[in-house]
Amino acid sequence: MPRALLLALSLSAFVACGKDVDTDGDGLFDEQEAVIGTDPNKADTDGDGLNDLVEDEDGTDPLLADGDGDGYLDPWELTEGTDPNDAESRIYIGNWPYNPDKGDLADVTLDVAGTSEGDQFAHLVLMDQFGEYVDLYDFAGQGKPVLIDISAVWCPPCNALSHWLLTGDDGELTVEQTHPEVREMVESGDIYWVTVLGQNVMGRTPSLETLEKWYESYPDPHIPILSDEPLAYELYVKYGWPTMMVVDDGMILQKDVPTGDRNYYGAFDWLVEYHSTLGAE
Ligand SMILES: [Ca+2]
Ligand SMILES: [Ca+2]
Ligand SMILES: [Ca+2]
Ligand SMILES: [Ca+2]
Repeated sequence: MPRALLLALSLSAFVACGKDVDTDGDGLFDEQEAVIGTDPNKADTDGDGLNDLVEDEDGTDPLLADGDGDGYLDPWELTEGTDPNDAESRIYIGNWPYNPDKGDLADVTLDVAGTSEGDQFAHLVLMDQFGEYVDLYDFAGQGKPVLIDISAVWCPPCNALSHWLLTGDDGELTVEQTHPEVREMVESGDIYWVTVLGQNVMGRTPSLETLEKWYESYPDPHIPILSDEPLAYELYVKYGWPTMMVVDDGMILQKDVPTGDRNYYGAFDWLVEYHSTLGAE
């Protein structure tokens, strides 16, 4: 009798003996799960959305939701084509957030996007300082507001704000005295700050080199520096540079209504108010 047939027969004998118990119905027998180390009573041991058999077959870690510890869950990496077992291969080099449900947001292009509070923010996919394209809807659904800062390279207050975020030194702006919570929240990760550079020194769309240079000047690892192509500033910049907007779950919560002599204080006031709610929960 050929070996393969013998093996098949002995396997079916094994199965017939009643040892083919798959308690959680994930396609792996309890005894196989004992070998792998997964929970025979849980189809998805690590709770990452992939059941144990799929992880065993695809070579992802069935015991860890984020097998390589790069911040992106195994199923997200499979979807995006990065290596779930190699932290160097990740969805964003900049470690920006990822929203697996961003497809649930309507795909609002710039030409139909509104600018009022309650309108959905335009679906922008913009190049960052690492040359990668970042989908801004990945910042939705994270349970944190996003400050969208539309700045220009040539604009002194834009530079001053980025310098302040990095160092706490606000120069002539006095924002450290009036809104210190904003900087604290960017540092602690309680909010996202996204800088969209609308123009380079020549008033044109910034190139990768321009993004790299800005990041060299203000190397804050929390902040993506994005090139505004297509041109969001034509829609959103109303009171001058920089224009700030608070966006949450893809919706505009606070647009650039100036308070005092600063067009960004409206957004900062909103964030300070938000900060006061953080400890209260
Ligand atoms: Ca099982
Ligand atoms: Ca799993
Ligand atoms: Ca996993
Ligand atoms: Ca990962």
